[in-house]
Amino acid sequence: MSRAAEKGRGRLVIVSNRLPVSFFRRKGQLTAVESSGGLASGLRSLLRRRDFLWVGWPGLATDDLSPREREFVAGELAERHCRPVFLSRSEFDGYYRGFSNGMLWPLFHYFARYCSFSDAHWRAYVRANEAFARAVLDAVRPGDTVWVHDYHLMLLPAMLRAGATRLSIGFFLHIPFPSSELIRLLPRRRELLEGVLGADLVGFHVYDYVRHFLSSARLLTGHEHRIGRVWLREREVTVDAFPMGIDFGRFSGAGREPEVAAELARLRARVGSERIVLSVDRLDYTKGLPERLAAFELFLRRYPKYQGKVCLVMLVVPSRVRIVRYRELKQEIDELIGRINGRFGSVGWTPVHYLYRSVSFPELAALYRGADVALVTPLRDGMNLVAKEFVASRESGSGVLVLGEVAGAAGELVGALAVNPYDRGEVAGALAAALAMPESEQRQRLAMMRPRVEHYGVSHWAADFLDRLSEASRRRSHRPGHLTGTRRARLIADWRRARRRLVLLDYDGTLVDFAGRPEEAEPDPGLLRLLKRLGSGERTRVVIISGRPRTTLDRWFGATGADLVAEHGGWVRVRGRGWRTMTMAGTDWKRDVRPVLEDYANRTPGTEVEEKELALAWHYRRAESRLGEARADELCQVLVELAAGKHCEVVEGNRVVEVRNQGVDKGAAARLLIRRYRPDLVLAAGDDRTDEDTFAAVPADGHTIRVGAGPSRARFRVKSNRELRALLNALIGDDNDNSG
Ligand code: ADQ
Repeated sequence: MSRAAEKGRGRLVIVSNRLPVSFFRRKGQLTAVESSGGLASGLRSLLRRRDFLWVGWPGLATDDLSPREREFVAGELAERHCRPVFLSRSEFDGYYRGFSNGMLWPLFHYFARYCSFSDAHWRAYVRANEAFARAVLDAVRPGDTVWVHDYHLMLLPAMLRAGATRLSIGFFLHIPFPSSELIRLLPRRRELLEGVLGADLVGFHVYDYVRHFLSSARLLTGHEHRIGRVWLREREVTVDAFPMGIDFGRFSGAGREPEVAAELARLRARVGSERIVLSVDRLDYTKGLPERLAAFELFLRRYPKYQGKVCLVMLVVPSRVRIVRYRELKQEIDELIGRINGRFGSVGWTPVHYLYRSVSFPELAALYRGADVALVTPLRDGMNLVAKEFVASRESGSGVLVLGEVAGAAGELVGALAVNPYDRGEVAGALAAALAMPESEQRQRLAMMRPRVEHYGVSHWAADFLDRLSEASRRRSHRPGHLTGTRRARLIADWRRARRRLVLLDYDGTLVDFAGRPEEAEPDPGLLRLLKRLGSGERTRVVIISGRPRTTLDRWFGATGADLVAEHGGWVRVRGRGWRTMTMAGTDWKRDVRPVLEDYANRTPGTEVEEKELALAWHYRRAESRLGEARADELCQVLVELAAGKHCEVVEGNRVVEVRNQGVDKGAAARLLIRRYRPDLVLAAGDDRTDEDTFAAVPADGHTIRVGAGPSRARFRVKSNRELRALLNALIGDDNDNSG
């Protein structure tokens, strides 16, 4: 997209707890300091090309600012496209230290024992989110896109949706989203989940978090989801993984900067010829720092030949220093380092070099380049950018990454030595293996990771998220109109005028209610009469387009004269002819899939497997609802993996999980029939996701009708199958009137 086009697109409003510029008081003077955080530097190039506004906390509480100073801060920020959200000291305390970092942060990182909840903190969290909502709603203009970041603002998307229903809203969580078992421990979890679901698009770093979020939403709020879309009453929310990257070029090219070379020389002077193991983190109990130190100590004991030859450079950025737990952690780390250096160190050798401060970019880049091994072993981490920064910095092709397997980055960085961060022996062993690794293997391993880190950089990440967000918002802004009054009258008039009509009707849910078991949903005589009369004239072709097997459709509708489409488009039968299949691919995949479905049917009372020619379906309508949903969720994960590389795909319908031949859908069959009959009027009706494919195949001026609630691309909506049948009856009445 050209720069002019990007500029004309409406603003991007970014909302995060912290602004990219924070204010501090130094010797009584207000000073602005630019943050070098990953988000701010990552979005820099995007923001150069787009109008934007950044809304967030300015770093000082209202109690610490006079009214004139507040004005000054707002003015300074406005020049940098930022808008402050002012909070009082106690509000900020309860919201930030209390609920965000005392409850959500530990719980989402699986540290349930560190959680503390209080109603006062929760109230402050709500009030702070409301203050953010007011600031955003005050500032947004039609056409703007709002991107909300992180766990501090989980209520904000729904608050914004309530204030501006048409706003395009995205939400990204930078930390893990834990299993629903943990979410169940969270007080106010419903409010938080509903809060996030105010967005059009919800993003996480990795697919595991997506899965956890979807199952929590289903179990705790009752919202159904199908392949990454949560269905609310009138809207759907897309949920997906967007692994955040880094500014690859900045780290990869840092070797050319003279400041980096100078820092590297300083580092060498300090450690001499010793080999360097590097550790870089914010001070946090999730980063596994005491565990890492203990593993390093074990390494020195188990592999004494490295004593005097290897040192650990441990860089820790002070963080959340006013929270007691962090102060205690700091003390524990100080003591451990003292112990290791005391026990193993000598006059000429310090085993652990400890830097407890923030460092400049040249210093950080020099450390990444100077190290032989990066030891990144968080106990939990949403992503972990340090690991990616190390990989990007190794343009020489040597260097080894030892990476904890529960960091979000572990799935992407496949060339790393993966370790369990709690297993000291394993970490110590990996460290020894890394130091002994031949350079050819180091190169090979880095070559497996560098292209990915380069390609999925932070700009790519942001652009990808925003593209998906605009797609999701476009889909939301479409709403089928209720087919009543003039809309209904106009449809009937069009019907009357048309010379060649094609009617595409789904069956279950669309023409009849669902029955407990599939075979019980037989058509009633009234419906059969209706279908027969509807298709009796020369001008109308009726098609039943269903997921049912062809034998059932033959038995039930053979006498109506309708054309039949079975198994979601797998088979087509035109009146007076035989069945024709729409796919050439075989069904070998059934051999692997059938036992899995049967196993689920055996283990889940009230569920059953249905075999069709081109599909296998697992029905769970009669299962206990929570169990059915939980198993369906689990089964889908298993099936998606099983289906990879085979000619089949997994589709979720209304209380059924189905595996079918790939490329077979109702849309393909509908397109075939439309080409064949060249109708001047198409009427299509359906009630679930599979019918959306039919709607997509119908020309824009066609009459597509969604039966029941839920988002849809259809033009019209009727409330129930009864309302649809009344409409079809009205059409017959008109026909009779005409012909009579
Ligand atoms: P963090 O927990 O802060 O981020 P991380 O992803 O590793 O963790 O990012 C840390 C950043 O700080 C890196 O860019 C690093 O270069 C920088 N840094 C570290 N030590 C430094 C020092 N001493 N001086 C200067 N800079 C230093 C949260 C989540 C992560 C997630 C990110 C991004 O906890 O899981 O990867 O957000 O979404």
